[in-house]
Amino acid sequence: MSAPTLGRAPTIDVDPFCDEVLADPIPLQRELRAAGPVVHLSTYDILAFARYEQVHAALVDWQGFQSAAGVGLTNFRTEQPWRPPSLLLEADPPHHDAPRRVLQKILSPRALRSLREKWFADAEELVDEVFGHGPRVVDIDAVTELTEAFPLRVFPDAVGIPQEGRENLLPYGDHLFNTFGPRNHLVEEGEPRAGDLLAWTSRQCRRDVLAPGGFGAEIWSAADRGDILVDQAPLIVRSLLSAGVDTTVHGLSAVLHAFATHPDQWARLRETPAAARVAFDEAVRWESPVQVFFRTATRDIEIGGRTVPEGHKILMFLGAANRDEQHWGAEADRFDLGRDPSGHVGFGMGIHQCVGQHVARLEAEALLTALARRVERLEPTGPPRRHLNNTLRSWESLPLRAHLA
Ligand code: OVM
Repeated sequence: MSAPTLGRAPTIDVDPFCDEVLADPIPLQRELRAAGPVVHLSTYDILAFARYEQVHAALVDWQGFQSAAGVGLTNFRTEQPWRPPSLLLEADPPHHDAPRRVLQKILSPRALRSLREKWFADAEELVDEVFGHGPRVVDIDAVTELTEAFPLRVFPDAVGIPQEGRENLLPYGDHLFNTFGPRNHLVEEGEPRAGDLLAWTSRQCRRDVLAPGGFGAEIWSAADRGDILVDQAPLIVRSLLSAGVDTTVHGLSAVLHAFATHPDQWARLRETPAAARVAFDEAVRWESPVQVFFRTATRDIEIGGRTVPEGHKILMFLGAANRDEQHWGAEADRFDLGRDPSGHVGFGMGIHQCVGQHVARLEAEALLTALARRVERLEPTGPPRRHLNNTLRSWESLPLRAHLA
């Protein structure tokens, strides 16, 4: 039964953060969408949205559904966050706006133009290293050899952090994204290393550590100009290192898994290499590397015929909204390059929409273009293995066979 304060919303007793659901969230997403526009999750006594309409409405209503109380299950009004809150992700206007403006400019399509040629060449180089010039058929693990390798090759350099300790980036992100969920075994298993990982990440945000010309140095220059306060600069650099690595890795894994399991779509990409960008967005819609985020109601808010009481957390199932047949049509579960995926909420929507999305798209475009040139056909050679995370939908291993062109 639902709690009296939360009205008569249909109740679902399944824990969306249990291992079984994290391994395959699709059945629960369907159940949540079918149950109604607003669902009560008894495990956490919170209301949740899984339909596109309500997820979109909650994302764009930053006045009614705030981020400053945390976008995880932990309510910062009553519980201590495990790290100093992000000035972007975990902030509301007006505080959110100056950091957002600064980062948005540094990561704008215009600012990224100078990286394009270099990243396309870096992708070619990686693809040559992985496939060599010998055999025409090569077996790889696409996660370690491509989807982790490529972002790690280009992104830390673009931020301007030193080589040493870069192996901390993925484990830091993995723990951070776990902490948006409940304190389950995934969080507990990460806790022994969390302090050291956060300390390492925070040290890379100092002005004297960051290489000139990188995104990090640009953030410090914005502080010198007075666009942000000097003490805000390190936390804004931290946002790049927090949100910019795991997300892209899992987005790239999603698109390569999608192509390996949809060979007709790979053939289509090879015919039309310019489809690389739409392919990545379609994969972000289809897989939703960031599955969920929370918000907190700033007043009693009516949505989907129910009232969310002031101060209560709501859970938005981005992945479920991205496969809502009411919005996407009967074929919502298909990965299809012929679809227009715009409007997907895989990057969020509204004032917090992913500020790094152009960086992610550029990485994807570079890697997919290089792969499409060398690889005629991709096929799975064994069962792919999921990596479980409270927020991220990700792959631990994608064993693939590449038939070279
Ligand atoms: C941040 C941050 C961390 C994780 C995710 C994110 C998806 C932002 O620290 O600002 O956006």
